[in-house]
This record gives sequence, C-alpha cells and structure tokens, in this order.
Amino acid sequence: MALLSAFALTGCAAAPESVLNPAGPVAQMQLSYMYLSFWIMAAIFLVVAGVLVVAVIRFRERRGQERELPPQVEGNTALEVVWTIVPILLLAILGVVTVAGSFTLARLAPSSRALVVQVTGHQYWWAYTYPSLGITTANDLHIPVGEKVDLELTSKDVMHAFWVPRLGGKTDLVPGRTNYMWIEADRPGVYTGQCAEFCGTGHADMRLVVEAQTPAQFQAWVQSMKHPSSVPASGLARQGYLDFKTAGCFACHAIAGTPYQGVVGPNLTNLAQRPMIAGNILRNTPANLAAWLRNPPGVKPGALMPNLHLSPSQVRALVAYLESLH
Ligand code: HEC
Ligand SMILES: [Cu+2]
Repeated sequence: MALLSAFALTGCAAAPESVLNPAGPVAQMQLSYMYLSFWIMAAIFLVVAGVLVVAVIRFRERRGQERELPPQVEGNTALEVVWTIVPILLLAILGVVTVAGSFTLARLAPSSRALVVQVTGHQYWWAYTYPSLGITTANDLHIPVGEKVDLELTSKDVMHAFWVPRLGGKTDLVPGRTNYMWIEADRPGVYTGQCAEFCGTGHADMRLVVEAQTPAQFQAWVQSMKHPSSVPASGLARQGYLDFKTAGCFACHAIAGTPYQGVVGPNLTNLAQRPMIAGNILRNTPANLAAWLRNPPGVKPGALMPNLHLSPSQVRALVAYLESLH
C-alpha cells in the first residue's frame, strides 16, 4: 500500500512537464489521441473483466458437482469471428486517426507565414537560429504566443530529441538530416522540457526552456537581440571583454556586436537576459557564472567546455562582462 500511494503522490506536483496539461494546439491534439486510446482500452478492460466475473460466478463449482466433469466446449465460430473483427476495427480507428493526425502535425505552414527556428542539438545544449530575423541564441527559446512556430531540427554530433511536453511530442534531432515539427503556445509562460534521447554523460543536464511571450514582448526581445550592447566602454566589464579574447573564449563563443564569432559553444549574445545557464541547470547568477567559469565539467559532468584554469581576477572580470550583456 505504501508503495502504491507513493506512485499516487507523484501526481501531486504542479505538472510543469505533463502531457496531461497541454498549453497549445499540438499538445492538445496529441492528448486527445491518448484519451481516445485510453477509453478504447478501458472499454475492452470492462468487457473482458465483466465476462470473466460472470463466468466465475455462473459456472462455479456447486455442492454435489465435485466429481462431475463439466461439459467440454471447444471451438465457436461466432466467437472467433467476433474477437477477430472487433480488434481489427479498434486498431483501424486508432490507426486512421493517428496517421491523419501525424500528417496534420508534419504539415508546416508556408515559410512566409510562420516563424522558422532552426534548432541544433549539441552535447549538451541547444542552439536556436531565427533565419528570418538574423538572430542566434542558445538554451532559451523565445516564441510569440498564438503563432505557429516551425522548428527545423538537426544535430551537430549525436542524436538528441526535442521534448517540451506541454507544447508537443518528441522529435528526434539526427546528424545529417533535418526533421520538422511545429509548436504553438496558447498562453504566455515558461515551458520546460528535456532532451529525450540519451546522448552522453550530460544528457540529463540538457534541459529545454521555451519562453512564450506576447507579440509585443517578443518584438522587444528581437530588437534587443538585434542591437545588443556587447562592448563595454570602461570598468571591470571592459576588462572582461578583453579577457574574453586573451583567455580564448572567442574560439568557441560568439557575441553579436563584437568580433567574437566562435561556433563550438553557445552563442552568448545578451547572456544576462537568460534565466538559466549551462544547459538550463543553473540559475543565471554571478555566483553560478563564476563557479561555471572556474570549472565547467566540475559543475556539469561531461560538459564540453574545458576548465581553462582562469585566475580569480579573470573570473571576476569575465563575470562582470557577462553580467553586462543585456
Ligand atoms: C573549447 C570551447 C570553449 C571554450 C574555449 C570556452 N567555452 Fe564556454 N562553453 C563551451 C561549451 C561547449 C558550452 C556548453 C556546455 C554545456 O552546457 O554543456 C559552454 C558554455 C558556456 C557558458 C554557459 C552558456 C549557456 O547558455 O548555458 C558560458 C557563460 C561560457 N561558456 C563562457 C565562456 C567563457 C567566459 C570562456 C572563456 C574563459 C569560455 N566559455 C570558453 C565551449 C567553450
Ligand atoms: Cu541529448
């Protein structure tokens, strides 16, 4: 009983990543298929369990019957036909509905209408490029609410899977090919998810954050990404800006508005605006940034940003610089 109630208690969370709590038309449609198959299964269960209970009660052994063998029945054409036809019909219903739904979901809006985001999986973080807006960011996907967003998904290294349960089902990111899906959020909010295809040591730390914003907020974000202030004029942040080069960060990271154009690691444009860092496992605070810079794989096992053995003053300056990026 204790074990069973433990299972029941898992339902007590606020359900931020539950497919039963959809926040957009794709997840809503997929949930309706889950209910359809659930109710079909529930009906089958009731029929089978009901027949079993009736048989157990009606044909139980009665007093005086102990020695008597009941009539031995075998083969019944009518029954055989029924339990062949009924499952075929049920599977046909499920098959037609889900195949039709899959085609609907795979049909992308004409690219002139929908916002396109190229999603690239990396061990262990997400890159997002908005080709029509000329913006690249990482780990923090911004979308406008009430708008269809076409995702073009691929991978730089191994297979990953994009899964934000409240917005839609999983789609794999496969190196060398592009998969498509679309999402849409009904309400503003932050929707979280998780890489859903084991991709290495840091797999569980490869989390997804989707910020659905009102069109006005989204436009403001786009403008801030297109015109970032990335080159501090003075102070500790200025020192950090220079250290970004001397410490070699620029070899892997790009920051719009600077000469730094590395593509190995996440784009850091407007990093201070992001709620989280390191594949969305740490809140974006100065202390966490400093801990990250001191030893990335120590903070996130398997992280492919090496420990660069920075001096404490370099860390201070780089944190000041990164904090100024908004
Ligand atoms: C060899 C390539 C490489 C170098 C050099 C490098 N990084 Fe990184 N960096 C990465 C990778 C890869 C990640 C993603 C790690 C992860 O989340 O798994 C990352 C992540 C980060 C993040 C977190 C970003 C986010 O969105 O989660 C910050 C901040 C960062 N690096 C800053 C720096 C700074 C500052 C330097 C220079 C001192 C630097 N990096 C040097 C590869 C590099
Ligand atoms: Cu992954």
